[in-house]
Amino acid sequence: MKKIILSLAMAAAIVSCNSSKTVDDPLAESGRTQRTENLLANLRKISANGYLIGHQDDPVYGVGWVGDSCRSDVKSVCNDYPALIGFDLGHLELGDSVNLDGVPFNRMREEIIRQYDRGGMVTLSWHLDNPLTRGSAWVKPDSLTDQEKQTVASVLEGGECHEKFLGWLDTLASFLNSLETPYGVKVPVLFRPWHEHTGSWFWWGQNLCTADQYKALWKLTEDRLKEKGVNNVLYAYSPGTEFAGDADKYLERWPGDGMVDVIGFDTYCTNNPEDTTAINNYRNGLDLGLKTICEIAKQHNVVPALSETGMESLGMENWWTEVLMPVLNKYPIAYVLLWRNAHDKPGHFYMPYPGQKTVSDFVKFYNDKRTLFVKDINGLYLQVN
Ligand code: BMA
Repeated sequence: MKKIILSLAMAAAIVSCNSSKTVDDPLAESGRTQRTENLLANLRKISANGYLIGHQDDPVYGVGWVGDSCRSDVKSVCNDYPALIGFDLGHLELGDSVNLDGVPFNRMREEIIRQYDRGGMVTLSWHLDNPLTRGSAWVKPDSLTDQEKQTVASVLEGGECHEKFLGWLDTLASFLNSLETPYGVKVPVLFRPWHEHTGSWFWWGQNLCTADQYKALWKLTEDRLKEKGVNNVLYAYSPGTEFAGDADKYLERWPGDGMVDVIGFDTYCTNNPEDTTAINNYRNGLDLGLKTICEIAKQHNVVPALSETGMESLGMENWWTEVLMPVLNKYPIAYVLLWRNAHDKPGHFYMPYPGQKTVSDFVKFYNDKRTLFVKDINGLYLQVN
């Protein structure tokens, strides 16, 4: 273990795995569970020590494997789990038993609880289908249909898909409420809905709804989840890179202070290791974007983070320590989430696995004092001193 932050006693969490509820799960004044508020409070101060390293779908599949237990490409490379694990809820709304990438929701729930028990954190995204066209979350930005452009309006009050959409939110609420340990603790998670909305490739994107409609969609989501008893969720707002350092643009569709706990943005590096111009553009965009959101975070009293990033296929040997880390180390962000290591899409991976060309550079990244993995962070949900 290279460093321990939030040096709080191990008192709270782990009681043996029997089925009786043996631990208190009190509510804070906000109506959310105390552990959820503790998580937020600890995220606010984590940057004094570093930032959590995250990986989407980390324990459920990786390059060359799927469905094994207690396996993770990250762990195979550095003998430690990511401090943050991301999962996607797409197709939960349809009542399916597996998500859009084939991850069984029951397994996802188990892994969320397991990540909590090992002291790590979970973030959830939602690539939900289009309720009006019945297509996927994605649209083609250059050939948007009228129906696609009506989708957000259709789920708002008075719209033809409103009731259907409320049903989808209720299904989501049931899942979030079901994230409970055998000893009676609702696991706090970070929910990041309606992401990359400054682009126009999802049905909630820039050219598919007005700013007011987007804000109404956000409010409807939070209000309904709250109404259905969801009290273990923090909310993250994460546009794409389109704001390009412009704070007003970043905030154009801001759901409102009090509605958001964490802010970030999603940005990806070119996958061509020869294209130095594109790599520099990524580096500069990352730098400017983080600078901007760290200022916004202070003004709006929220926590800044890098909500999605990565270099697909990791073709540049020292990408971790030469490109990503020097920029991240400049800013007080709480976490960075790297995207998934697909098992069924050759080349679609963002973390190294044994034998991958960036392994030794990733181990240097792992050993840097600011990069936080599970062994570094016991105490995220514990009482804040
Ligand atoms: C995208 C890709 C897709 C995947 C989707 C949701 O970025 O990884 O293959 O289906 O995310 O996880």
